[in-house]
Amino acid sequence: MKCSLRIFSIFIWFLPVAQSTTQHGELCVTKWKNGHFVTEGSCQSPSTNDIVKQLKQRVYKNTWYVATNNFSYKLFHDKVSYETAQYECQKRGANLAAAGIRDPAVRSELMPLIKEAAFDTWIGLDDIQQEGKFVWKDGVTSTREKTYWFVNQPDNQGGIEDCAHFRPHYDWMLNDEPCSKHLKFFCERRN
Ligand SMILES: [Ca+2]
Ligand SMILES: [Ca+2]
Repeated sequence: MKCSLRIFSIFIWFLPVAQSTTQHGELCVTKWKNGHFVTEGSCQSPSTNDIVKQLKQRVYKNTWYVATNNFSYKLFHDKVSYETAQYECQKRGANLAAAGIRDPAVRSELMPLIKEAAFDTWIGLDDIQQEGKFVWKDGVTSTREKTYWFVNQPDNQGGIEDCAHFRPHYDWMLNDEPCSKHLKFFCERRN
């Protein structure tokens, strides 16, 4: 019995799982399986929506979301400069997010995950090399028309804004900002 309990514990440790008890004493379980959430138990009623949301946030902390473009994504809540954010992504075999943000369909898929930040969040887009020429972290040159900029952005305000981020106060659209600002960040990893 002890042995099987230990095996079960190890299994749980490797498979991200969070669980909670509903107000009626029923168990709601959220698991991360093949890059997506799976809920089990009593998670279906509207009254458990908040519980499911909290469980997902706990599971998100340890996992990468696999999007339909076959890249994986993860939001990091640490607040760091653009350069440090890219370094932290690279340590995990990733870059600041580019391809999935550029693609409108994938971006729509990713926005709920990005909005979990509830804070300004770096992605991989900057004009550090040449003012006014924004380049995605995967090397693709951005065009103003096809990039998800907020109205009148990028504006290079004060002559020092070279890095792009999602801004909650700009309806979660993109703004250019000084790269030294400490923001949350969103990484993208090719599977
Ligand atoms: Ca600039
Ligand atoms: Ca700006």
